[in-house]
Amino acid sequence: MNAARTARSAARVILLGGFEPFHGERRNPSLDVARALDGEVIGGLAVHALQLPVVYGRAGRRVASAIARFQPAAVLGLGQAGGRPVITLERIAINLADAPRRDNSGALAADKPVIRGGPDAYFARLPLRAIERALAHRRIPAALSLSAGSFICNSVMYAALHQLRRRPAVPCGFIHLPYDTRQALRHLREPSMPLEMMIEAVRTAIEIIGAHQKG
Ligand code: PCA
Repeated sequence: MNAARTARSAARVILLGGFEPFHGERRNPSLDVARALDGEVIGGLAVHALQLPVVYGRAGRRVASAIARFQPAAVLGLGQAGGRPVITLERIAINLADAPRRDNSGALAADKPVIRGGPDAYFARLPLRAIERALAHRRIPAALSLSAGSFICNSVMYAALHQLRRRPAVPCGFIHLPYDTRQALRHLREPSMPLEMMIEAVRTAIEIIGAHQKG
């Protein structure tokens, strides 16, 4: 990890969040991708991976305190949206925690705000169209998405944008990943994507974020 530490001190940091497995899965490609890129310097940004719990409240607090601690130049959250056929670039985080399934602590949420008194929603602050184009150019299937849902990923995206609300120059957003092909046997009727392609997609997104920041 020494090389990674050197890289981090030499460049501006991008916090790259990935989640632990949830809902009975043995892996979560969002964490595998974040770990694979940890320590790399991409587009002038040194990747600092952050493992996030799939727990209401705790996940958002974890990302907010990492932002306060590392003062990153950019923040990108990754999560799994099993069943979606392609990589999805999230446009909006909403102030709502509400899902039919439990989080990893066993908690259910319905009709709850992510942050009491916070605005209804935040738009992602990422060059989403440029990322979409760059992914198409590399033949990686991706699309813009209007909703990060209302489970834990949405609350992390919302909490990060809320924490950075007075620092509008810091790019911040969220990307959902489909099932990894290693999860496919458990989901025979769902689409999946090789982990290597998802790593390449996130590396590409960070390159674009870094390039836009310099310009
Ligand atoms: N996906 C879930 C939570 C953690 C994850 O990887 C979501 O979309 O909210």
